[in-house]
Amino acid sequence: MEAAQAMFRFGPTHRGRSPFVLPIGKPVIWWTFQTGGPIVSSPAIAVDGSVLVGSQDDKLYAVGPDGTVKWSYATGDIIFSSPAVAHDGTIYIGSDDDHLYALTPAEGKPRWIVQLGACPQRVGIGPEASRCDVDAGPTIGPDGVVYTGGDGIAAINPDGTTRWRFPTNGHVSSAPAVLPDGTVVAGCQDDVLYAVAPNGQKRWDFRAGGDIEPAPAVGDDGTIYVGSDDHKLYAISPEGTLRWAFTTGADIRSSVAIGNGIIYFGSFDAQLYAVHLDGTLAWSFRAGDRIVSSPLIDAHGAILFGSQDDRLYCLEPDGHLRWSVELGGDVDSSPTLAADGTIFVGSDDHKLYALRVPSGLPPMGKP
Ligand SMILES: [Ca+2]
Ligand SMILES: [Ca+2]
Ligand SMILES: [Ca+2]
Repeated sequence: MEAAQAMFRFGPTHRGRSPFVLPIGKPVIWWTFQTGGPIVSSPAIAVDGSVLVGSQDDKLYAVGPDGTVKWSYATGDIIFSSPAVAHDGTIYIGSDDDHLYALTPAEGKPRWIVQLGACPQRVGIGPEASRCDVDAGPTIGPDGVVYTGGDGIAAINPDGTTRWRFPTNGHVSSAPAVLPDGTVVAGCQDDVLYAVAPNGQKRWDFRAGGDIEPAPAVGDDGTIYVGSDDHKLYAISPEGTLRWAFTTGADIRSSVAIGNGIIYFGSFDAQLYAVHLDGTLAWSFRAGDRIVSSPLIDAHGAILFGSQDDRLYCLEPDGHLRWSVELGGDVDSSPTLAADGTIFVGSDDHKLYALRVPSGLPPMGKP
């Protein structure tokens, strides 16, 4: 099976590594695309250049590289999920209406729609309405299987049939990661990280001291890195044993990016941490507010992330600030990077942003 085109954290091991290069100079806001709600969903770029992003106005948008909308698709509730694009262009998105959608790339028409879980109240707020929300990932495995969470962990075949469902004692909003041997790992609000074999049977579980919301990331040696609301970042062996834990000052909702010998993640204590693979601190960078956004690492080791101080930050590999750009609201969405250096990210101000260094040519599309 060919590799997927795009997904949250850029691959099933969730390393957050882009093959492209971030701008050296401070970029400008090239265009914005206005939706009807806050954007926590992280954009995905399909091979045709379309930028896909979900909004809390219930819709998934496909926006051209010039900032004009190609199509939108309305689900039945708000979208926290980040779009994933299969090798054939099929777009997967989850909604708080408890469904996973597979849409066509050209028109955004449903190929199939599956309801995950059987919660009596599908939409709205409160624990019973949110237990079955499909807001985890989705992640496309190397075999094309779609992994997501909600009421437990789910593996859905590319034709929309269910491969397996794994029950948990709480809501799963953590995007599942897939290890090289096919094991699926996902965190849960029951404070447990679950490892599920390719046949849907439990391999092991690991208990933290609080909700596990971020997407786990998997290193070259199979070590799994994930943070928790207990303020700790855990390094867990592929067999499910604790290697080390690194304590920050607050909840960790950011996923880890894995660079050369260093992992990067943000915390609600407003710091972006760079930690060696043995669990010792390399450096930290203080932003002005909580960091929910998961960092991107570019081909040269530069780091890009957003903060609830409404800024998008680019750091040098040694942790020094390269530049920051102020947007119009919290930046909880995780940024993505196109081959030409354009950056896409969403914000609480309802906008999808495209940022780039001016080339001397007038901006395309919207004035
Ligand atoms: Ca729901
Ligand atoms: Ca909990
Ligand atoms: Ca803010």
